[in-house]
Amino acid sequence: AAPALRVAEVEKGKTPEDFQQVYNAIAKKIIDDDEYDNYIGYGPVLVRLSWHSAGTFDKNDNSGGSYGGTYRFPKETNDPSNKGLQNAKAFLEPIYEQFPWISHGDLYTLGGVTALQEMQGPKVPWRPGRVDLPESATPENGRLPDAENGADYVRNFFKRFGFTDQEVVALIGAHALGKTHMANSGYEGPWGAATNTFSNEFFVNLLNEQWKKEKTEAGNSQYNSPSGFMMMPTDFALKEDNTYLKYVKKYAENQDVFFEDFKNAYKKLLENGIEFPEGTPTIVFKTLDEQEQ
Ligand code: HIF
Repeated sequence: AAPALRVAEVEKGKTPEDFQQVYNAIAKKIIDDDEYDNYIGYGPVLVRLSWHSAGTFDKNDNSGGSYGGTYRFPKETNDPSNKGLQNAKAFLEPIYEQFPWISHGDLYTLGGVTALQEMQGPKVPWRPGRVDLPESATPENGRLPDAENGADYVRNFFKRFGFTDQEVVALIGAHALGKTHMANSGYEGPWGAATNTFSNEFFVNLLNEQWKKEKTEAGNSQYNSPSGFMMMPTDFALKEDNTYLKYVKKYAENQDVFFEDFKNAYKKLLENGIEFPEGTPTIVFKTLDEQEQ
């Protein structure tokens, strides 16, 4: 099939200031609803939703991806790979009621950018204009990754997005955030201590913790450390592959380099397959903290 052209079209009459208002509403709700998931808050699950809304992309036919906002349809919401994300969906519903002009693709991706920035992560420049596609555009289940795999699988999986080894390692640093939940995925526990602060802790822990491979009660393989941290096989794969390992070391040593590479890779993830016409604004959102000064 000829690649479908997904051209961004900014919501009529909306300016960067309108999207900053959406950012602010999401950021305030993250603070207000802080009790979620034993006080981790909604930041991590919003990041995960933004990536899963984009993670169906296939560059071979330009299908899937964040553009159409198809996560809102039951087939995608109920994809077993999306278990747990209904919490992020419910979180965003009152935001959508307040800003009904925004497309779902813009809302899901903006939710992730807001969460990353409010959790002290890098500024991820963001462009608006995703357009809701009909239910028929919803991709089949099974396009999201299976964590019970090694480096070859990870490298091959991310080829569908056109990501390099360096970009893949940078992205997976986001697993410093949040935790795995037995009921969602058959894994259990956090990757590190600071579950709602973005940092290079994932890489530091991958290199420095003493890992022991064990079976979870769901029968999955999980690496556990005495500090109570965990890694899934696809995480641990970054240590077992020499090319990946080179970047793991680089990011463990230098958080600034990690932040810069992560920002670029995450922007690419959220924009895969979309053509942004000249004149589309690139928005660098202010954090709530910056606006208070
Ligand atoms: Fe995750 N990821 N991810 N992930 N992920 C989980 C949780 C989070 C993979 C599997 C899982 C990325 C890549 C991959 C986040 C963000 C990103 C869980 C646990 C699984 C199984 C879900 C649960 O049990 O609730 C795999 C196989 C990936 C490819 C290698 C991205 C790069 C790291 C793209 C990314 O940004 C976040 C955040 C969470 C935590 C969610 C939470 O509710 O705390």
